[in-house]
Amino acid sequence: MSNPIVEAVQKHPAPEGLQYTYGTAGFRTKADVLDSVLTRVGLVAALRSRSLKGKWIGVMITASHNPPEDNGVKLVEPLGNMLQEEWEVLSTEMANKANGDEVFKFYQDIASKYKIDLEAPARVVVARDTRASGARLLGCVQDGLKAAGAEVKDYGFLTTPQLHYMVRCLNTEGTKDAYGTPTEKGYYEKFGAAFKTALKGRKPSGSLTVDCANGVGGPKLVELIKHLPPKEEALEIHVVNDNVIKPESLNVDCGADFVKTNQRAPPSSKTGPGDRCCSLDGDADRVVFYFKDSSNVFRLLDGDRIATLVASFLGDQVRLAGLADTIRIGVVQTAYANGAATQYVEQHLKLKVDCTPTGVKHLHHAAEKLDIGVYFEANGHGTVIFSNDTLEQIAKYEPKNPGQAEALSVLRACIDLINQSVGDALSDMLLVEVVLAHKSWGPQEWLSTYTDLPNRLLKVLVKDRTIFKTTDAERKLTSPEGLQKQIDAEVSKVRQGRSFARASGTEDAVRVYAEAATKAEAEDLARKVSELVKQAGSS
Ligand code: G16
Repeated sequence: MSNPIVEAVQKHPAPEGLQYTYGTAGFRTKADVLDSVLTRVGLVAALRSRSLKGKWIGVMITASHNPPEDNGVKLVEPLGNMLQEEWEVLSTEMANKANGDEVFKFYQDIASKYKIDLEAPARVVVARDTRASGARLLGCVQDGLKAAGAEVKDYGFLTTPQLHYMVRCLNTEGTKDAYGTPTEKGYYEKFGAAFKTALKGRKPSGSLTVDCANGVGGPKLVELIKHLPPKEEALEIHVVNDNVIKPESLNVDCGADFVKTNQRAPPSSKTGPGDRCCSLDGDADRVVFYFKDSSNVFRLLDGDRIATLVASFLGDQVRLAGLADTIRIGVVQTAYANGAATQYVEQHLKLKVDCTPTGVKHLHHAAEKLDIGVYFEANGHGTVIFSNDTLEQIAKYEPKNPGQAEALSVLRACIDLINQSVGDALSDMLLVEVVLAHKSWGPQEWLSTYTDLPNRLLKVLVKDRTIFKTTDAERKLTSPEGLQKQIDAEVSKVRQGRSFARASGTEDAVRVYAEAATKAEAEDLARKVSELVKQAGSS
């Protein structure tokens, strides 16, 4: 008798000699070697849904900031969170099984290990970004889902955060935790309305130019704008780099990763001094802001800046609402956070800072332990999450005077404006605009809160990046042996020096970060550490 799972797997055979890993953000590599992985991810998604009694699981086909020829896939848990680590391991194992029979056996092994009823309903939501390979890879996932007998909702093109939003809405629909209407229109209406309420009649100064990395964020932002208050009353947005008809232009010389890594505006940028700009990445889950100052010098306002701006604003609102004694705010960063940002949060804002390894899931977990957890990676990936107790307190609190009532209403609108399922460039962008409007700040005032230490981020290509192992939230290498000592020696030679190296989870490279008191010292330190990494990686 024919076995649909074996058949689906055989239809998309795995290339020989490749090892796949569910990394920082799912499976991610060259699109032309991903077909087999996508089919198997379909099977895992169906199993995960069945293990959760038919809750909706998300499958997002994207390689986010990576080049156009890459693609990837990640799974989303019922509340819009990243996949549980145990299931990441299962996904990796499934992706590396040799053939249909082995895959089918593993499928059954998982079912028996986790006591999954294979007749129970499985529900899976799929969406993709605008990469040329997306349609083919979607077909591969669907073959896996069909073979596993899953019910599928295909949302077509979505930003990654929109997919997370859909998953959360579908699973909470009709409950007291209902997150919203699980449609694109529902998404725009929810965030558009919250933006209007949170502004409280204030108008952001000037306009905002948004570089969409020629990715899915472009058309979605155009839709969102239709649901925002008219530009005469609120924010004027100029959309640039939104060419999704030419997928080979995705993330090329534009987008959040380009701007953050190169510390300059996209070469196509035509904005003048003081003009506020921001860049999304290829699937619109990251955003960084920037502008040219009065001397025409490029100034970056990255994820660290968003975190400090938002944490200080929410702290003010909590205080003004009279809730400072019961609600504690904390900030979660990674090793990439600029030393000056960490110092500003601890010493000026007087808030607790946690440091976790790279990857949203790590930051999210740490933020979940806080009443209000503000988490951002320096690359612009992040959001704010509120604990259930905090949400309840804010919902029930009776204000004692008009000042408290005003702050409380701003807080409530911010809760609606922030996509709490995952970092969302569009929602984060609107939140920043709300805060700037409330403070009557332009980008220069925002920048003036503290001075970043000069820093440099480099990518080093090595033979095998898996030999680079870290500890202490990726701030120290444990392997290759002796390398950390050499890095420490270089760091000690510069003022306010700090540097670390870690294997990327999304690209075949080792990343090196360095900061120091001056630009020359930071550049020099980054170069020296890169050389050490290159040497250690070539043996
Ligand atoms: C993904 C992850 C981020 C991470 C980034 C770079 O972002 O979701 O948490 O910071 O990759 O990771 P790595 O340094 O390990 O390559 P995105 O926007 O590409 O999905």
